[in-house]
Amino acid sequence: MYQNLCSMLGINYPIIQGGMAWVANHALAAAVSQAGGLGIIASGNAPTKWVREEIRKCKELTDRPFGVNIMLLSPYADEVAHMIVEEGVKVVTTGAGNPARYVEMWKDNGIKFIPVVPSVAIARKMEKVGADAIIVEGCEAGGHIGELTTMALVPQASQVVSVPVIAAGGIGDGRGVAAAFMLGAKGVQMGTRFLVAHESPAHKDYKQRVIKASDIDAVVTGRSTGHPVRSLRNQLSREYIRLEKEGTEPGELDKLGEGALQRAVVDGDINKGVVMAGQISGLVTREQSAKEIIDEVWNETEKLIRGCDI
Ligand code: TUI
Repeated sequence: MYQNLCSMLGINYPIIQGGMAWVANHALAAAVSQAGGLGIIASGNAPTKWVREEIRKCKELTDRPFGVNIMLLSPYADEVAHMIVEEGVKVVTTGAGNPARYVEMWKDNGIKFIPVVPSVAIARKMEKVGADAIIVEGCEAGGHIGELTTMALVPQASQVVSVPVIAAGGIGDGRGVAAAFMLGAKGVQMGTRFLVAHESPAHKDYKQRVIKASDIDAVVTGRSTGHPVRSLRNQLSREYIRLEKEGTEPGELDKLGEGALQRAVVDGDINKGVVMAGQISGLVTREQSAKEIIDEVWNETEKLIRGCDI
């Protein structure tokens, strides 16, 4: 049974903000939800107490629905998965793993479950365990990525699952949203564009690095460790790639990445930190409010799809 994504989630526009660790806090999530999209608080590797407080602060700023992203590699993932039930969160997105063991609990408590997946096989698996919608993320995205591009993944996933597919990776304006619809998506998730929002807490130097980036600046490190990550090229990525070429052990390489996202997002160390961002960074040229971003992207989308049946 197809249900319109907006009515399923109680939002005005089928635009979801990506669950960016260290960036997607209560302020950004509330701003996106207030503007009619779905804001997401990213739990990343943060302790449960921090995530709980972010949820409470978000509720003070907006009555609209918002979601929480659980990064399943986090040592706190299990605790956060239970805590969101206590806090009455309406939507959960998950990344970097299989959340099957929590799905029954979430659904029993009326939480909409929307996994982020990098392949058709995992999308199928998530539909079977009860996903209400599925975010398929192409490797144009920033952060931890799979192999497939959004262009190839979205139509293949849309064809085989019957829940709504939400496209992510490489989408930064109305052209990308309209294209995603043409490929079979019923909604989009954007990360990089919201990373530079006024309400985003990312350090000003991190935002400026994204704003100044060109098309070829977003590179992938960590293919050799089994955890490929897309970030903007800098001193750290060059060092990482050099060590990877020399055949350095995955354990050694992982050490290089420890604390590196916090260093960039919070401290603004964009040379020695990891500046996670997607391939669409070259299109992101200014800071705007979350509302300006959503209004502009949706206006562009509507102009492009007028007359199309979506
Ligand atoms: O999770 C993301 N993006 C992320 S997580 C992150 S924090 C991190 N930093 C360094 C290393 C690892 C993580 C930064 N960016 N996107 C969603 C995503 N999920 N991409 C890929 C996946 C994924 C991968 C395997 C989802 C499910 C899966 O397996 C499920 C199964 O059935 O095993």
